[in-house]
Amino acid sequence: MAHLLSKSVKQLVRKETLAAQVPEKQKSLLALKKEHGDHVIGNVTIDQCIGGARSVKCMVWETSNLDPEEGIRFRGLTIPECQAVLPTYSGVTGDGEPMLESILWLLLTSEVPTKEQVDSLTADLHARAELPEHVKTLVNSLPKDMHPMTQLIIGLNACQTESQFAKAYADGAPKTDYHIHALEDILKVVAVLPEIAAMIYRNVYFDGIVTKDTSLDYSGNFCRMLGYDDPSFDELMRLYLCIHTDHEGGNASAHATHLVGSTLSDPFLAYSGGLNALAGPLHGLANQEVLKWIQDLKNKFEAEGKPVNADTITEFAWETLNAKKVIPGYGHAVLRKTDPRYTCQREFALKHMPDDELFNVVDTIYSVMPDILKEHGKVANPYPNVDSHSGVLLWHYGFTQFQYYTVLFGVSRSVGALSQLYWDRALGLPLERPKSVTPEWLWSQVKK
Ligand code: AMX
Repeated sequence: MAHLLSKSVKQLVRKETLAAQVPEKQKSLLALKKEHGDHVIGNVTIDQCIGGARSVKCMVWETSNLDPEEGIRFRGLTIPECQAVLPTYSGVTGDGEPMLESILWLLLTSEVPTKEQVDSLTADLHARAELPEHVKTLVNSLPKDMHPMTQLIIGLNACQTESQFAKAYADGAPKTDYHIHALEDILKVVAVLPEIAAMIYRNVYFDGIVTKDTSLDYSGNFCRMLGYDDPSFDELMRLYLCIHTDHEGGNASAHATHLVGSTLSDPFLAYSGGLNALAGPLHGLANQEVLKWIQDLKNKFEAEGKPVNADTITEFAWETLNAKKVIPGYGHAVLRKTDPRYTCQREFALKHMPDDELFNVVDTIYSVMPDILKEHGKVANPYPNVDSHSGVLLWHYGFTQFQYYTVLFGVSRSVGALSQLYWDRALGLPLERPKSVTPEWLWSQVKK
């Protein structure tokens, strides 16, 4: 059965769509290199060299592009455009949130899929989702107080025994076939992540029992495995998983996946690298930090008998800033406006939980924080990012274990980072090796 389903996706994804695109894109990239390889597209300043390579254009990324003002476009589509055209679980486009499988199809192929194509992908992912016994044993043996992200990374690394790419490489597969073997792994990684993630959640916070429902889509089944059966929560999960998939190539998790993959490490190892980067508080861990910040704020003012309002939020924000800490969920390395991923989550909240207490706290924070950060004068972007809103939505449905939130981000980000990894191998992108320089060399340049 699994084999047959896998074959149907092979026909859809590979033969009709991807296989037709690969030679065209290879030709185009080769022409760029050959005919315009020495065309200058930017300069690098000492500031950028010391400052984390901000805005240095040195990576090709197929799947998405991030504009500082407008935000993310997935294969040219904004989030509202994706919501308008991508297949939904109900089958009526525009009625409900796009399915994760829709955005996987879009990112991988650059084409808007039909519901039939999306359903075949759902079936294929379910069929691939079986976890090896040794992975189950390993994940079940991990200490409950180990951070859920660390557990996820261990679980995914252990799945590497399943890598078709690594086997094909060891068997001497030709370079021109790498992307085909990579795709097998990519779909497998996307397929197994929810169960590893659910095992961690159920082990750490509940009874360790994970119950699947593969009559549902990827997100619905994930919700059941986590232990949630509210259709409205399924919709939230669809939205959540879609908007966190990709944010062009320069962010730490996507870039780490791309970098590790460039050594021809297989997609399991490459994406484990991405997850390690996502686990940092300046990146994906910010969503748990936001909830912690709000809880600390509430605890402090409740103890003082004060309400949580614009005044107390302002006071707490200045305490944080004066202690030289960051306000989690605010600021961005590229964006200079409110993150559209924040906005669509706010719209979800306005539709599904307008009177939720915590949502109102987040909304009040939004009403005062940009001005506070502008007054503080340091941040390049005083507006909220995706992580500022995601936790409060989960909290509304009783998903209050905020130390776990980044795992959900990790399940989602696999789809974008690994869709790009397919194209990395299809386009034959080489080993990444930027040049580092010593501080002495930088001084010598200035003195010249
Ligand atoms: N609160 C307080 N200070 C902030 C800040 C914030 N939210 N955002 C930036 N700053 C500070 C920086 O720490 C830096 O201070 P420094 O000069 O003393 O080092 C200064 O403002 C300038 O930084 P920047 O150019 O505005 O941002 P950046 O590109 O260096 O960093 C980011 C971007 C996201 C790491 C930063 O805004 C931040 O730390 N935000 C809070 C954490 C967060 O929400 N991360 C999630 C981002 C989205 C994601 O990846 N999931």
